[in-house]
Amino acid sequence: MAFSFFSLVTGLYVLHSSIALLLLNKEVPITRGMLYPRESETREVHSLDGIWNFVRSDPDNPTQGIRDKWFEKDLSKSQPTIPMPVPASYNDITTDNLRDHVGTVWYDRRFFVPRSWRTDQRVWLRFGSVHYEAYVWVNGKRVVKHEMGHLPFEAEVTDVLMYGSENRITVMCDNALIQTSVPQGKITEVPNDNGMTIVQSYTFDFFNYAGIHRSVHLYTTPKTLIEEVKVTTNLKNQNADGEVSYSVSVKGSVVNEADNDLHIQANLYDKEGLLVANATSDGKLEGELQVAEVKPWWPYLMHPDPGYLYQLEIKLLAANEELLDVYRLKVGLRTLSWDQTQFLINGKSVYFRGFGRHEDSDIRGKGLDNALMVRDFNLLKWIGANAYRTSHYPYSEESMQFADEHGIMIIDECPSVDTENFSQELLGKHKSSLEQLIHRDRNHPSVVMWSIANEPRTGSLTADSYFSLVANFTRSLDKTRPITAAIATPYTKDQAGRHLDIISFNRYNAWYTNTGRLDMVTQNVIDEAVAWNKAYQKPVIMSEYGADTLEGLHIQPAYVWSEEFQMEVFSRHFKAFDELRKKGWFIGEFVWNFADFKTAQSYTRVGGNKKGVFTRARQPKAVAHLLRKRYFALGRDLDQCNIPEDIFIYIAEWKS
Ligand code: GCB
Repeated sequence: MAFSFFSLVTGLYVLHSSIALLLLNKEVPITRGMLYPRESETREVHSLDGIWNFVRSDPDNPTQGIRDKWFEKDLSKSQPTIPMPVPASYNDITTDNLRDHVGTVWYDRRFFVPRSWRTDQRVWLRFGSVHYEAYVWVNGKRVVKHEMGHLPFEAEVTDVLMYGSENRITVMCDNALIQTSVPQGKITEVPNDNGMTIVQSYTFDFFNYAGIHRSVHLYTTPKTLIEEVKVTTNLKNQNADGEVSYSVSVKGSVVNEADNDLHIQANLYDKEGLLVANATSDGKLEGELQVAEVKPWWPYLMHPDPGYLYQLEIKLLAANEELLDVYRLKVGLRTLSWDQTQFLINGKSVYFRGFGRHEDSDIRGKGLDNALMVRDFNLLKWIGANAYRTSHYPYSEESMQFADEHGIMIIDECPSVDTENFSQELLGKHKSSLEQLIHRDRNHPSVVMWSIANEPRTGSLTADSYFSLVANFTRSLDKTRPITAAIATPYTKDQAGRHLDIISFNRYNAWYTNTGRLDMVTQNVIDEAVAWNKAYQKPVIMSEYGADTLEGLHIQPAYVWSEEFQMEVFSRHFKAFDELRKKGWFIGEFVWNFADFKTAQSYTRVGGNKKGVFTRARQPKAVAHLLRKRYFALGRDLDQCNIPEDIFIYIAEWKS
């Protein structure tokens, strides 16, 4: 009996291991180009944002538009269209059930291309993001296909455009998530009152908004252009001097680089526009700039002048010094380092005080909204946060630039959430999502860490080999930043932590476990953080904690869903965090969530997830005032920041 039980266990182990061994580290496509579109003396940028025409396909016939070639003429000639704003999610725009549509939708619009663009240059079409899969035609010709929401893609359209006349762009977007998409979902056919219907399900806890989520641009470049710019920075002599290393790749050069034909002139300007360093690369497309008396990039509240950015001007010159192309980008000079107990920026130990967030709002869904973005940063600064995680997908490029400017540190997360059923195909897509993310965001000083997944199911041996491959791949692309993942698997079962540099864990004490038991928070948080640290000997962050709270619901003594309860839950965590901070390896606290957000329909969600410190309309709940006091108190104690005058309102004179 004992023997057969043993063989069964061994058999299962071997089976698991062999599944693990099946995962091979195959190559993934590498992104080229995709610099954020910026105007310069050699480049023009036109926006295609606005109202587009829109058609939803029959969910039972999602490929009809391809078969019937809807892209060959105006959509309105094939189907009745409705107006649809771009950028925006399409889900909450209409009053019918477009919200729950599964499958493909179509967009089109016409646009003019000026005659002057016909000259000796290239034209590119660039999407900030389309969720989830996009097929794009210009004047009926397919120009690009892209899979993966929240990440940009582009195509050269020089030869398909009609200059000095009207053109048409058509986009087919598919929101279907399956077991090999990132994130994963399931499509099933279920019976309804009229027969059968197709439904999309997913385990992650945010609404699967879809559509053209970010701006669409047409931009021009010279024929020989700066295709890539990669920047790394360093500080020396106790942060007195700085170094900017740049490497550029060029597209379309007639003669190759080895012939010393092309060279780069790099100029670095400070905030006042004064030239502080310059260099001309000698037949190479890379070089270093030395910056004396540097102003390092510091996080918000860690320095009186946070988010200091220089402007790097890259000029591509021909052998005869003719100016071929110019691209400018902002650069922050800082160093990152980490060890088994701490994470340092510019040599100073960091304690993260931040949020998990979502790109989510009423009506626009996940569509880029500058008003919302600026409001969110104002709230982040008001509350004294110095960081957030882009849970659970890459956020807009505009928000990354804003974080650079304001000194907000970003844990940059790829779109892998609730990752399970590990397969070779999923691994390839997951790695590709990280490749695209790192390619897009590697030059941002605000990005201080990569998060390779949120709450992956890391309890199996397959997870071990899967995350070893994902983590090593990420390191192969960027060694300058540490890697984390937000883990909810108990530390006793987890197989991924050993592959990370920093352990982040999500836990909902007094909410999903021991609901309502405020007396079972503090010690549990301490015990779990200690256990994670003991298991891996790495710095630990609590990356999610919180409680759903209906704004305006007050119940004393505290009771679940009330504002009092949220405040108590936070306060009990604060106590645990202060104990943990004394241990020397606990490096951060991230509330779940910054604001209320929409989810799929469920009886545990009242109009969505209500764990926000702010409402979905970005107004504070009572807990926001409490959190503000803590974040500023931490800022004062750890980083000697100033406390805003209005933080303590006058009550009475305290007699000590
Ligand atoms: C989690 C997830 C997050 C959810 C949150 C919750 O662990 O990472 O996406 O929204 O819990 O509120 O359930």
